[in-house]
Amino acid sequence: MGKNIVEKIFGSHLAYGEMKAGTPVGLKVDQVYTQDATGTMAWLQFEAIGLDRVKVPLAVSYVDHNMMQSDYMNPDDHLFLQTVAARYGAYFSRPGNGICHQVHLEQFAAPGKIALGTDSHTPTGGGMGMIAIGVGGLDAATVMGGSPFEVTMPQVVKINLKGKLNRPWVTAMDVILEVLRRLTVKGGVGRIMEYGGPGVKDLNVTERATITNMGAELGATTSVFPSDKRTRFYLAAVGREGQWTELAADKGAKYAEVITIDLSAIEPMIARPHSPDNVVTVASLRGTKVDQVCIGSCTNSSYQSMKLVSSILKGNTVSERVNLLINPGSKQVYEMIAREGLTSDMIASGARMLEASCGPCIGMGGAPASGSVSVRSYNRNFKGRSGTKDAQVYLASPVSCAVFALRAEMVDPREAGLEIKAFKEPKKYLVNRSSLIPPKEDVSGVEVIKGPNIKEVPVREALKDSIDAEVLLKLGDNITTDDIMPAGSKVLPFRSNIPAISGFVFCNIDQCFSERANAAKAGGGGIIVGGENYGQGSSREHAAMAPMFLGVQAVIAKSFARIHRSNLINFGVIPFTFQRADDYGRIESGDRITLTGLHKAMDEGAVYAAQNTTKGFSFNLVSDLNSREKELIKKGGLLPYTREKASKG
Ligand code: MIC
Ligand code: SF4
Repeated sequence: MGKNIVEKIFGSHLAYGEMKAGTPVGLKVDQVYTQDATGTMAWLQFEAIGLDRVKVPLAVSYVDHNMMQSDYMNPDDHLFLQTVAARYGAYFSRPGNGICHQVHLEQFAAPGKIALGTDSHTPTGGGMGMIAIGVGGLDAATVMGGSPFEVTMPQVVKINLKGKLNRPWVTAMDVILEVLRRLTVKGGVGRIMEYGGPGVKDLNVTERATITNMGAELGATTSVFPSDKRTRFYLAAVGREGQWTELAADKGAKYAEVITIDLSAIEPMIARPHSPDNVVTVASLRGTKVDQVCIGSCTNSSYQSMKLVSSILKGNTVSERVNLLINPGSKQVYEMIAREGLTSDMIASGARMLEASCGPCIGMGGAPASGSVSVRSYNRNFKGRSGTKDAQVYLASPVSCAVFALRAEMVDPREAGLEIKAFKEPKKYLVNRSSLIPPKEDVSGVEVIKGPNIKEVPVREALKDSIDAEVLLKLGDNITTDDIMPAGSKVLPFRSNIPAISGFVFCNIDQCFSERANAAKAGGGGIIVGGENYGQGSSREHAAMAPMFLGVQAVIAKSFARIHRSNLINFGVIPFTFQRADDYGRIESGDRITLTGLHKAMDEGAVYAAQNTTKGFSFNLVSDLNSREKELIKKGGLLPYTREKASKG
C-alpha cells in the first residue's frame, strides 16, 4: 500500500505503537530545541531528571524571546541557558542570532528527520520536509533524556496545491491565511497537514516554511511538505546539500481528507482582529487606516521577505502617520541584506530596524498606541498580545504590510501603484555561525550559573482520590494560552520563577484570579471551566504549571488544544471534557464541584461522576487519558514519573 510522507517519517522513527489515527505512538527524535521563554524551565526539568548529557543527536538552546535587558532577570536567564547548554551537550544560539525557527531552518532542519521544539511554531521545519512538532518544556526535557516522544497518531490531511502564485504581490502568507479562512483555528486539531500536488514545486523552502509555520494556528500537530529539487536547491544554497534526501508520498497514499487549493486563485488576504482565522481579502478592507506596521516574526522574516519589503520601500517614505518596525529573522539574513544595501533602503524610507528576535510579536516592545490599528506580518493577533488591550491587530503578508506603511491605509497591494522587484532565489546564502556555539566535549569546569530569579520547578503531589473545588472562572471557546498566562515585557522575565509568574494568571480577563485561587487553596482548590479548543496557541507550559501552582485541580472544557492538554497532564492536572455538552451551560463561576473515587474511575475507564453541590445536580465528565497519561497523573505529573523510571533504571 502506498504511504504518505507522515507515515514514512513516523515509520522510520517508530519506537512503539501502531500508526493508527487516535492511538498513542512513541517516536525516536533526532533534534530537540528550546527557546529562552520556555527553555529555562525545560532545562531545569532536564537537570532534575539527573542525567549527565543530552541523549538526542542534536539539541539547541536558542535565545530569541526575552531580549530586553531592563534589569538582571533576562540576562541571567541567557547566562543560565548558555551554561546549561555547555554543561549538557547542546548548541547555544546567542541572543541576537535570530528567531529559533528561522535559524533552525537555515542551520539544522533536514528532510526526513523528526524535531521537537519548545515552541508552537516549530512546524516551520515542515517546509524542509521534516516532522517538526511544538511541545511543552517537560516533554522536550524527557526526550532529551532519552525517552521516545509520545503523541496521539494524528489523521493525515492532504492539502493538494495546484497552479502558481500570482507573484510578486501574492505570497505564501496569503496561502496560509486562505487555509485558515477555510479551516479555522480548530480545523487542524488532531491532524497533520501534508502538502502535495503539482503546485508544490511553485514554492521554495522559505515560502513553504511560512505555510507550515502558521499551520500552528490551525491547531494542527504539524504540517509538512515533500522534499524535492527545490529543497535540494535551498540546502545547497545554505551549504548543507549533503543533508538532502528525497521525500514524496507514494502513489495511492491514503489521506483522511483531501483539500485542494488553487494557488493561482489566491488574492492578498488579511486576518482581522482578534483571531488568525478571521480572514478576508485585503481588497474588502480598502481604505481602513493603518497606524503601525510590523514586519518580521518567525512567519515572514526570511531573506526573501526582507528583499521584497525593501524593494517596495526603496526610494519611498513611510507615511508620517505610520510607525514601521522591521525585524529580520536571523543574524544571517540581517547580515546578507545589510551587505546588499537593503537595510539602508529600509532605514532611508523611515523604518525602525529591530534586532533579529521575536520583539513586538510577543509584546517585547513595539506595542501600538491606544485604540490604534497595527498590521503585522506575524502569526497571532489575539487580543492584548501586542501589549495594548484595545489595539486592533491585523495579520497580512510582508508585501501588503510594506504597502500599507507607505499608504497609511489598507489597499490591495496590486492596485497601490507601487513597484516591486520579482524575487529570484539565491544560489548561495550568506552563512554565519559566529553566534552559534557548538556543544563541548570536555565539560569539566563548566558551571551552570543560575541567577536569583531562577527558582525550582514546582511539582504536584500524587493524585488524591477526590476533588472538592470551586469553579474559579468560566470561559468561552478558543481561550488562548495568552489569555491564561499572558506574555509581554512585564510578565516574560518571570518565566523562570513560577511563584512570581502565577500572580499574572488570567490577569487580562480577571485581575483578581490569582488572589481568588490562592484563597480557594485551603478549601480544596479551584477548577477552570472552558469551551471548545481550550488552551489554543502557544506551547508555554506556564499556562498549566502556574494554575497548578495556584491550586487548580482540574480543567473542564468542551475540548482542548493538543499542546495545552499535554502540558496539563504533564503537571498532574486532569483535562476533563463534558459527557453531555449541555452541562457546560449549567455550571457557573462560584459553584462547587466534587468528584470522588478518582483512582477507581481512572482504572475502570474514562467516565467520572461529578456533583455540582451548589446547584444540586450530578453530571458526567470524560477524560480520554491513555494508560501512560493515567500513570503520569497518578504520580503527580511527568517529572515524578520520569524520575521514578530513571531511578529504576
Ligand atoms: C508565541 O508565539 O506565543 C510564543 C511566545 O513563541 C510561544 C512560546 C512561549 O510562550 O514562550 C509559542 O508559540 O509556543
Ligand atoms: Fe517568536 Fe512570535 Fe514566532 Fe512566537 S510567534 S516564536 S513570539 S516570532
